[in-house]
This record gives sequence, C-alpha cells and structure tokens, in this order.
Amino acid sequence: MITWSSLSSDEKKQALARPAMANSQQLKQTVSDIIAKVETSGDEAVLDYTRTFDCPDLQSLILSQENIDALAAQVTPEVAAAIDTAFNNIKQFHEAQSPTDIALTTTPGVDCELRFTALDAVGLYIPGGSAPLPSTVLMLGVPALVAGCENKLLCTPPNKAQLIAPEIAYAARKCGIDKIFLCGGAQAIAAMALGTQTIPQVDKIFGPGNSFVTEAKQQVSQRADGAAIDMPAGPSEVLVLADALADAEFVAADLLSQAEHGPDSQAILVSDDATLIANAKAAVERQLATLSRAEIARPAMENARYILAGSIEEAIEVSNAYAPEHLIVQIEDARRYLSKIKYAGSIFLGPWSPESAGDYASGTNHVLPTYGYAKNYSSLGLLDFMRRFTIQELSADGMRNLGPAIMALANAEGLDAHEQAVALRMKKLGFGGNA
Ligand code: HSO
Ligand code: ZN
Repeated sequence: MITWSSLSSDEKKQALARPAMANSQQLKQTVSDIIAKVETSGDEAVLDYTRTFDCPDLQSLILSQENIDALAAQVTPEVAAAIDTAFNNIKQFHEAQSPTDIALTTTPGVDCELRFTALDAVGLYIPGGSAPLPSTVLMLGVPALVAGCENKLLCTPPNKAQLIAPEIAYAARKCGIDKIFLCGGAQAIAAMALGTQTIPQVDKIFGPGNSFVTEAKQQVSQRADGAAIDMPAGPSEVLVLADALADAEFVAADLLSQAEHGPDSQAILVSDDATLIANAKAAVERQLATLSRAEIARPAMENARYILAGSIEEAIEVSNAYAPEHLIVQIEDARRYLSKIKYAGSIFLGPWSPESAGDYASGTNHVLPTYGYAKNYSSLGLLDFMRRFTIQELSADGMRNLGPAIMALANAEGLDAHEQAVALRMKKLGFGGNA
C-alpha cells in the first residue's frame, strides 16, 4: 500500500507511471515492411501473412455470406438474446447523440451553416487472441450503422478452420456490416488503409489491437493516401475510488475484471480507508483463485497499485493525475463528486455500476482513451463516424456589409489577390474604386 501524502512529487509521478509501450525501432520497421508489402502485392501479401500467423490453409480472405449465416445460426439463444439487448441499448444511446445542423446569419446577408454527414467507408478491426470480443463488434458497428456509413467492413483474424467466432458473425450481421475479411494484425490495417484487390480502401479505421495493430494504425494515419484512425491506444486500465463503506468484494471483482484482459492491464485502487484497502487486497487473492484466466490476471495484479489517500478529495486528485480509461466510484453518494472529476474515459457511479455494465450492455461505448489520453481524447461515439463541414452564402447585401472588413484584413496580411476578390465585387455593387 502506498500512502500518497508521504510521497515526493517525483514519487507520485512514479506511482502513477504507465508501463512503457512497445514502440521500438524494430517494431516500427517490421510494421512498415508489412505495410510496404501489402501496398505492392495486395491480396497475395495479406494471404501470405495470414497463412503464416493465423491459418495455414486459408483459401480466401472473404468470409462468404453462407458462412456468416451458418456461424450466426450457431449462437445459443441466450447469447443471441444478450447480444440483442446490448445492441438495443447501444443503439439508443448512440442515436441520442445525433447532432443537429446549424444555420445562422452572422451579419445581415451572410449565412453560415454547419452540417454533419456520415463517413462513407469505415473499417472495423476486431482482434483475435485469447478472448474473441463480439461486444467490440457492437461498439464499433452500432455507431457506424446509426451514423449511416454506407460501407462497413470488418477485419478479424481467422481460426485454423478458416472461420471466426459465431458471436462475432452474429453481432456483425446485426450491425449490417457488409463484408467480413479474414485477416488480422498490421496486414489487415494496411489492407483497409490502402485497399487491395478484394479489400476496399476505407476512410477511417476503428478498433483495438496489439502493438503491431496500434503501430500500423499510427503509420497509415500519417500517410496522405492512408486512413484516419479512431484514437491512439495503450493497455486497458481501471481506477477504483472507494471509501470505507464500499464492498471490498465488489472492488476486488472490478479490479480483476480489468486485470483479466491482459498481463499489461492496469488496475489501481485509491481509498481514504486502510481497512478497505486491506480487505480488497484479500478479496483479490480469494477471487483470483477462482478465475479461469488467473494466469493472465495475476501478473497484471502484481503491478496493481493500492493507494491510501488522506481524504476523498485527495483520492480524486490522484485519479485526475492518472486520467484513467475507466473510473469506478464506489463512494457513498458518488454523484456528489462528479464535478470534481476532471479526466476519465468513462465514469461508473456507485456500487451497482461495475465496468462490465459499460463493457457490454448499458449503452455507453467501451472504446475509450487509455494511457492518459483521457486528458485530451473522448470516448468513442456517433460523431467519430461522421464528419462535419460548413457552407456559406453571402447575398449582395452581405458582401456590402462584410466586404470592407474582409478587404482590410486581406490588406493587413499583404494578400492582394484576396483583397481583389472582394474589391471587384464591391465595385460591381457600386462601392469604392474609380474605374
Ligand atoms: N474493458 C474493455 C472492453 C471489453 N471488456 C470487451 C469485455 N469485453 C476495454 O474497455
Ligand atoms: Zn473489459
């Protein structure tokens, strides 16, 4: 247990430091080689990599509609109903985010508009790995559907049988995803960003992934002919704020639900009560022994931090300094502290709001800024699947009213052609000049 007030400011930084992300020169080079290969050899390169890393016998990069339907039909009624429930809540919450266009007259005769429109083609990446994540399909697919993106494609690595998890097929179908491609890793990101013979080029790529995927997203987003990306990503993390009245078993379960995502997951408990911390620690040990993914969660919990704060206010300061992806507030009357919380990707208030609720089914998005990016990035939402643009229309009156200001500014910047574009019009309206 770390007593916050006993730390120097350097030690405080250290206590909240995140593990260094893998971005070695080696990783960058490997990823840029993969991107270059996909750029020159297209499908052939993607197939090659997929056969090497995921599925030696892979015949086709496209998962056929018959296979999607057959897989979707394998989902048990219970899981299908659960996906339907989650889908409905996520859809409601994202529909409510629909933005309104603006039309405004800023100066008489000068009309300005702001309009929103869906991105045309979006690429959704769903990692393979030890736990296939149909919930992530919903978190990416539902806002794409609600926004009205015309082309929605999904890339995910195939299993050895050239197929994917049935739940992913079911969730993708619900979201109206047009095509599923059987590839993963940096090669999938390169294919979506640059296009191949069978994988269409997309405007923006969404979704989590390992360090290769993250690096590939970074690299393609820097190319003019590449694709935009949702947000930078690091290992998943949770910070739990708890007071003496919190249920230590609940606290432990929430820390562990983060830890089971991966050995690099971050779990932090901050409390103003040493007994609660001790009880939560003991509960973590007890619960760990019962988890099927204990081998993954244990190393993450070895890096967990238990911080004793002098007060709830100080505990919130610690949380603000860390800017967690998920912040769980198990403090009496939790909502009372909301205005003090500055940075968090998503906030879970009170004892009945575990992170699992937001991970799966409450309606909020589980794609959130990690690694301290909660200070300057937002949780994924409908607007990420849209772009906005402006329109303006000046009438002759508008030109008359605003022309002098535009000309004065153009003149001040020494940009004669800009000034001329207005002066010519003003002249035609009978103002200024002697020609
Ligand atoms: N906690 C993860 C999302 C997730 N959890 C998917 C379960 N499935 C990142 O927010
Ligand atoms: Zn989770």
